[in-house]
This record gives sequence, structure tokens and C-alpha cells, in this order.
Amino acid sequence: MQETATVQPMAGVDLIDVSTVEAIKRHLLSHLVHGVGVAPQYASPRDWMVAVATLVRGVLSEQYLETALREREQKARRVYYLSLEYLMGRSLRKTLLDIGLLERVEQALTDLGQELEDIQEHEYDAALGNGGLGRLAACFLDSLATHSYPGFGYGIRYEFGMFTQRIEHGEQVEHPETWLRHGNPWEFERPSIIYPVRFRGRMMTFRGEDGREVCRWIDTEDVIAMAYDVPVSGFGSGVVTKLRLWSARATRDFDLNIFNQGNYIDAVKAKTLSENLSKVLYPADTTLMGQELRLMQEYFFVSASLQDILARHTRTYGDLSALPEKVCIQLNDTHPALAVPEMMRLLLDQYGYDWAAAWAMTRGIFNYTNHTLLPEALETWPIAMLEQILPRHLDIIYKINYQFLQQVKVSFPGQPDILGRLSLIDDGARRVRMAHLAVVGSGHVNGVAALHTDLMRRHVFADFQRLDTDKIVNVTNGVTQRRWVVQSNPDLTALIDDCIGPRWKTDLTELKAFERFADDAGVRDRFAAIKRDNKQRLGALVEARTGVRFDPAALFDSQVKRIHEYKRQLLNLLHVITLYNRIRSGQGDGILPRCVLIAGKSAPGYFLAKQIIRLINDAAMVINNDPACKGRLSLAFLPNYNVSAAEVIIPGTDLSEQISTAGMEASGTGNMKFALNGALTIGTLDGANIEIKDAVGDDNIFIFGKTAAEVTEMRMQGYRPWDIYNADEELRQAVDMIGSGYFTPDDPGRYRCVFDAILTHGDHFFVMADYADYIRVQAQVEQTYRQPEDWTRKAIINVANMGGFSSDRSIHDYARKIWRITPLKR
Ligand code: 26V
Repeated sequence: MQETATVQPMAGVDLIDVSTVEAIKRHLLSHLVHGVGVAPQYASPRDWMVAVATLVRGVLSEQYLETALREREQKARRVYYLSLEYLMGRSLRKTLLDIGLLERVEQALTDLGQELEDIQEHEYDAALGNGGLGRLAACFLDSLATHSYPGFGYGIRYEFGMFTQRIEHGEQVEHPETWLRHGNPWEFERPSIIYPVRFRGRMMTFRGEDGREVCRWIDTEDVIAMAYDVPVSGFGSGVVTKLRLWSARATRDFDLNIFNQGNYIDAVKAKTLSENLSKVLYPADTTLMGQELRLMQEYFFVSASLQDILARHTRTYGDLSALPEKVCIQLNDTHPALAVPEMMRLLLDQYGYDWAAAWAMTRGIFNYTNHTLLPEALETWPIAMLEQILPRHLDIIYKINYQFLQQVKVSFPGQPDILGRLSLIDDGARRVRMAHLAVVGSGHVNGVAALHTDLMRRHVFADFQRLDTDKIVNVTNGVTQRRWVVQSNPDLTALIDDCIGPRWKTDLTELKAFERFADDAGVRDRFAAIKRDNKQRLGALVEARTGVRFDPAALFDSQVKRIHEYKRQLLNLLHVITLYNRIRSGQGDGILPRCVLIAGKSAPGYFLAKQIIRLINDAAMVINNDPACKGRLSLAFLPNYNVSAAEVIIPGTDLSEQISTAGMEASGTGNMKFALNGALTIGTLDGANIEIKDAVGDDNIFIFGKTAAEVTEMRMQGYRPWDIYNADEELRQAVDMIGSGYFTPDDPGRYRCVFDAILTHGDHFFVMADYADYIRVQAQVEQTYRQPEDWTRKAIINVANMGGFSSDRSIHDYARKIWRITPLKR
């Protein structure tokens, strides 16, 4: 027996020596020669990037192994984050900052004739996500590790992440993103961590020896899930969280069949088919229900993750009796909601639990976050498809539903209507409602901003709210200040450090102390100079990628996010066209010079969103080439918006556009990143904008437009966009230019569909209704920007009052309200 309980994790292992610049240089040269296989004098910037990443990965591995050991020793309760999406972006500079090696590595590289600034550009963005939901998952991993929470992420290692967007003749063209083509220096391949995942087949039910009903799922088609582990560092905590990504492999049976059946080509085809499951991220964030491959992807991911969780738990604790005490699983939207019936299946069919015990455990483990109320984005799956692909799960879902509706009957006697509304099955459409499944299977359900949670309670999930008033809770989103300020805005970081010290990096509420510097002229000057430098950098990026010149003396006005009708890039464009018309009609003399930047991807099948991109580009061509606009108005659409582009755009922006139709943007997180970097917001009372307004104060934000309640009211009263159009001269002119082909004289009908959307078809997103107020408030923006002192003062007040919008706060909220986990002890 050993004397001490603490195990020496790395006993006998030489930890990597990164304590000096000289040691780092030796490691880098060695990695080039022994790892990359290239002589240092011939190494390319990418080779250097790989050498640095490999060195850093080694340090992370040491920290990860130690973290895992502490978790095991402390028998810590852990949260597992299940998400089909992680929008990580690049990791090199971020990780160097986290582990405190940035300066030493920069110096080492400089000594070796390289610059980190250059080589970091050769890392591909890990873009395993569509937008807000995926980026939130990435921020959460950062906060978990930084605050030493026992956490673990599961996802899919898509071979093709989010597509690359090119603009050809003004139109979005999607190109596959082959981010793995040079390998991924951050991951650890785990060929021995594999699980079979089964599909199709049929069920066989019989009575076991004890008389209990036993279910067998037989004649299945199987795929293997293989793990790849990506370590995610915390800032200054020494804790590393694991992100485990599954890759689909054909089973060995395939290989055997190849030899046995003699039908070699068909066997290889089948192998390729099963490996398709982890091939590509679905690039849509609304509606693709009914795509068989997507359903299979969701189940593949869920099944592998749960098998892994149960196997690991059994290894540590002997059996599953402590599972609900030690394991908590967060469902990131309904995409992993099949985890509920899958957990039941594993407990019933593999581990031999009876229904009541299995259901009690399952309900105690899961929680579900809802990220959107848009009806078309709420997942449902055809019963017929589930029957084919996951017959056992459909069976379990029916049984869950039956028992759930029995309870509903008790709670609401004599109200048969409510049964149909609450049912997991939409009988008319013959579909399974995944959100209902997730709610019924979860202890807590949360929305992502106060308004969103309120709307959940009052509308989409109103019946569930009546059933259990404690289940639905709010956890407002947040963003990590480590990536979105420390890494991407180093000069602002230095200024804040000089004023209030460095504690805000792990406790953002400390920023409040920065507020008093709004009255310090010296700090204001420095703040303004930093913004100016960041605008210079953004201007250079815009010019390099679009050819449009952005003069840093102008107001930089940005709207960057997925292209969606509800996010209303069109409203922004109507403002730009209005300014253009004023300039054309000779009213341009007093106008405030403004550079408008729009960026974002459209789902490949979302016709109107793609037309909006094209319209922006066509309008930009006319506006930017009109001599009357020179020095007054520029419009650019930056192609291929991604995390790396955001890191340049956000610090270089003066005005942040957050102009969704009230009630439709669940939270927004870009809104938080901009305000935290000293942009002022123009926005509607939607999502987290409301909480941002409450934090920064009404004088320091530009709010306009109808409220969510007013939008609902207008919809019920019968909304008449034509009346608004007819009554507003400037609006009519701008809309007519779109509808009649002003920007595309060679193809005048091109944007008729846009005109129809905002008029003929009823303007579902209330663009007409909010136009006049938007234009009015944009004029206030101009007035304020003309008072640079005043503007900068407001910007500083914004930064200082963003303390509540760190993902650290979100994670502390989840830990306390939902997960019941505590940080690891040292
Ligand atoms: C939905 C669907 C529907 C089926 C097809 C595939 C797919 C993929 C993703 C989604 C989820 C879209 C929901 C989403 O990203 N919501 C955003 O979540 C952010 C983080 O909570 C929030 O800030 C944004 O307001 C919200 O739009």
C-alpha cells in the first residue's frame, strides 16, 4: 500500500520544458525535424505552425491527464455537453495565451526568423458549426476549463465543416471546406475507443427466465464510431477540458464480407456509405427535417456518446447505481434529443433495468437548452422514417408518451385538448416532436435570454409550463472575454489592464471599475486611438477581400451573422439605399461619412437569403461606383464570414447592427461581443439586446422598433405593409428601386421576389413596420458620432457594463441552477 492517496500522474515522465525561450526553440526545431520531417531552413509557415501546435498540444496533454486524474480522485460530478456543433475557430494564439506561453513562443519564433502573426494565419478555422449555437458551445468549453468545472464535450468530427462562401458575380457559391487536408495538429486519434452504432433491423420481443419482457434489436446495419480527442485549455487554470469528436468507420464485418462474398466493389461501396455519417455538417439552421442522413447523424453521435459515458462510469464506479448522482447531460437544442430514448434503450436492453428504474434515472440526468422559437426550426421527424431507421427507439418513444399522457390526464382532468397539444406525437402530421421529447426527458429546460425564456413559457411551451412551473428556467447567453477581447483586441486589453488590473479576464464583473475612466480624457484618447487602429486593420481586410475602400475616419457600421429574413439584413440595406438617395438628390453635403459592412452565410437552399446577398452586392456595385458617394457612403459584403473574420471585424466596428424582428432572435451573442469591444448598438428590443440595454443604460444604446408584444398585436389585428409603403415617400422610393431593378438594369425582374416578400406576401418580418423608426434612430447615431468625446464616453460605458455577459457567468448559472456541479479542488 502506498502512503499517500494522491497519485503522481506523470511519475517517471519528463514534462515538456517550456520554461525558457531557449528550451522552446530546441523543441520547435526538433518538432520540425522529427515530427514534420523538414529541415528548418526549408520549413514553410505552415510547417512552423504545425511545430508550435504540436509543442502546445503536448503541454495540453499533460494538463489534461492531470485534470482527468483530479476528477477521478475527487469522484467529481461531471457535465457532458452534447452538441452537433462546435464553432471553435483557430486555437494557436488562444491556447498560447491560456497557458501563459504567448510571449516566450513569440520570442522563440522571432529568434528563429519567424513571426507568430504570420504563421498563425496558416491554421484553418475549425468551423464545425453554423452560427450562434455552435459558437456558444465553444465559449462554454472555454469557461468550463477556465473555472475548473468538470466538463466534457461530445460532437462529430465532420470531415467537411461549414462551407467556404465565395461570391461569384455577386452570388453566394458554396465550396467544400477541407479543413483536415493538412491534418489537424490539435487532435489525438483514438483507434481503440470505438463503439458500434446500429441502424434499421427489427425487434424481437420475448419473455426472459424471470418472466420479464426482453427486447432484442436484431438484423441491424452497424457503423463504428471512433473517437478523436481535442484538448481545450482554460485560461490560467491549468485545467484542460476534453472535446471528444466521433468519426464514422465501417465495421470490420464489411472488411470480412469483402473477402467472403467476392462482391468486392459493392462491399467497398457499402463501406463508403456508412462512413458518410461524419462526412459533412448540415449547413442549414432552419428546416431540413426529413433528411434521413441527418437523422442518422444525430443518432450516431448520441449513441456513441452515451455508450462512452456509461462505459466510463462503470469503469470508475463498478455499476450504474450512482449514474444520476455523477452524470449530468446537457442537450444543446433538440439535435441530440434521441439521447433520451437511447439512454432508456441502453438501461433496459443492455443493462437490464426495468422501465420505472430506467425512466427515473433518465429523467434525472438530462437537461435541454432551446435556442430558437421559429416554428420551422423546431425539429420533428416522420414516424415512418423512425420506424425504418430506429424501430426500437420509436417503440420507446411511444411508451414514454403513453406514460406521460397518463400523468397529464391526472393533472388536467376533463381537458382532452391538452393531450393532443402536449403529445410527443403530432398525429395529424405523423411526426415525432423532438422538443416535446426533450422537455419530457429533462429535469430542466432553459431559454437563452430573459425575453426568450418568457416567450417559451407563455407560448411554445405554455402547456408544459402549466404542468410544472419550475422546469423552465432562464440562462442568458454569454461570450468568452478571453477570445473576444484578450486575444482579438490586445490593445484594448492592455488599456483595461492599465486602468483596473487583470482580474476582469476571469471575472468580467470587474469591468465595472473601468466605468469611471469614461470621464478621463487621457483614457478616452487612448481608447479612441485603439479603435482607430482596429478600424485600420478592418479596412485593410475589407479592401483586400472586396476591393472596397473603407476610410477609418468614417463611421464603421457592421452587421455580421447568418443571413435570415428575421435578422433583417434587408432593413439595413433599405437604410443604406435611403442614404444613397439623399446623396443623389443633393442632400449629401452634411451627411456623416459611413462604411457599412455586411457579412454572413446563407443556407444553400434558402433562396430568398441568397437573393438578399446578391442584392447587397449589386447595390454595393452601384453605390461604391457613384462619384457622389465618394467619401460619404461605402457598402461592402465581406465573403466567408467565420470566427477568424469576426476577430477582426468586431474590434474594428463603431456601430453594431442587432435589428431582428422583436421576439425572433432568441438571444444573440454577437451583440455582446461588439458592445464588449466598444461598439454602440443599434437594435430592437429582442433577445439579449434588452438585457444589454438594461446594463448599459438607455442613453448608451440606440433602441428602435416595435416590441415583441406589439408585433404579436399587429399580426392579430391584420398588418398592412402596403399602407406603410404608400405613406412613406423615402421608403417607397427605396423599395421601388429594389423591385424595379434599379441596381440591375440588365435584369430588372431579379429582385421582384424581395419586393414581394416585404409587400405582396405580407412582410412576415415587419420590415416596413420598423423602417421609419430605424431611419429616425440612425439619424441620432449620426448626431452622436459627430461628438467624438461623447461617443467614446458611451463606448467606454458600454464596455464597463458588459460584466454580466461573460460565458463565465452563464456557466456559473448552469452549474448552480441546473447541473449542480462545483469546481475541481486543487
Ligand atoms: C436548427 C436546425 C434546424 C434543423 C436543421 C439543422 C439545424 C441546425 C441548427 C439549428 C439551430 C439554430 C438555432 C440557433 O443557432 N440559434 C441561435 O442560438 C444562439 C445561441 O443560443 C442565439 O444567440 C441566437 O439568437 C439563436 O438564433
